[in-house]
Parts: sequence; structure tokens; C-alpha cells
Amino acid sequence: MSPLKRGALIVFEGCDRSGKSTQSRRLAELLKSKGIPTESLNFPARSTNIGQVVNGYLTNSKDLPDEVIHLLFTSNRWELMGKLRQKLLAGTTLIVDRYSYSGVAYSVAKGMDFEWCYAPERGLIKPDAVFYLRAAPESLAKRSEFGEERYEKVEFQSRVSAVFDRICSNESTYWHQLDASQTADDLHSLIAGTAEKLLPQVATQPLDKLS
Ligand code: DGP
Repeated sequence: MSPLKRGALIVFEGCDRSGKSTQSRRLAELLKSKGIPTESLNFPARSTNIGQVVNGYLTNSKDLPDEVIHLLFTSNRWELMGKLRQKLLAGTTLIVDRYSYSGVAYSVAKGMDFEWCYAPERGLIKPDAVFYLRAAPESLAKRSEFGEERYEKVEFQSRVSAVFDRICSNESTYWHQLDASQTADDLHSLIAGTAEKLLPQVATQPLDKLS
């Protein structure tokens, strides 16, 4: 009997409004249409108890010290790790909108220490691929459509972008940087091509951990 093939952990990262939600939805739809068991989720997962506190913080109804909110975002990922592992090992591919890298990028953009921010993420399941939708800081500066949530400010997003760039060069073996100013169709084709090659490659590999 051939061993059960695991699913892939595919993550989308980037600044607010970089197109992650559209691209993660389109990739999930494509994989499902090919009969590949696929589920989508996003972090923060606002439905858990911890997620509700995070939501209160993001919608500005609650203030918390930077260290506390950082660890709550991380805890929100840790609390779902068992479920994610089970699904991956059962053969389901997971498409995740934001992960540990957003945790690091948004906190470091506030002036916090990079290593301090990364430390509690270590041990979480390592993604097989990260699609980084990079919006140039100059184009972010032109965006006026940011909403009301705490981080949706151009200057802050430019700092977030700089941290994503740093992580992207550190983690270049599994990060795929994509120019977010391309059309949604072009982006989707690039992402689909990479993902379709990746799935059979990782299916027999053990899950790895962020280190
Ligand atoms: P989203 O639901 O993807 O729009 O994310 C909501 C906001 O939360 C967005 O501004 C990015 C931010 N965010 C997501 N994950 C984290 C995290 O782990 N830490 C921090 N500080 N911010 C995060």
C-alpha cells in the first residue's frame, strides 16, 4: 500500500490590500476544481476566544501593550496548529491568508525587536511555499482606500513592507516574491503554476517546523 500523501501548507503574505484574499480564493477554487482536497483559512482567526480579543484590538475598541497583542496573534496560530497538522496529514492542502511573517512584520514595523518577535513563532508548522504579494511602497503611498482598522495607514504599511522584504531575503528557498501590481489573472497564472508543481513534490515529505 502506498503511504498516505500529505497536503501542502501554502501561505499568502503581503501588506493590507495587496490582493492576498483574491489570490488565495482563486488558488483554492482552482485546486478544488481539480479534485484536490483543499481548505482555506486566514489569520487572525477571529472566531476563537483569543481571536475575538485580537479583533477588538484591530477595530480599535481595545488597547493592549504591543508585547501582549503580539503574543495573542501568535497564540491564535498556536491554538489552531493541532487541527492544521491533522488536516495536512490527512491529505488536505491548506491555503492560508497571513501567517507568522505578518506577526513579525507588523510588530517590527512598530519598532519591536525582530528576534524577540520571531521567537514564539518557532516550532509552528513551516509552510511549503509563501507567496509574497509585494506592493511597492510608492504604490502604497498612492492608495487612499485604506479602511478604518488600526494598521491601515500608508506610512505604517511602508514599514511593514520593508520587514517583509527582509524576511523574503532570509527565507528565499520557499518564498516566491510576486509583483502585486500585475493583473489578477497574471498573478493567478504564476501562483497556480508554482502550486501545481509543489503539491506532488511535498506529498511524501514530512512536515517541517519554523526554526
Ligand atoms: P486581515 O484579516 O488579513 O485583513 O488582517 C487584519 C490586520 O491584522 C491586518 O492589518 C494585518 C494584521 N495582522 C495579521 N496578522 C498579524 C499578526 O500576527 N500580528 C500583527 N501585529 N498584526 C497582524
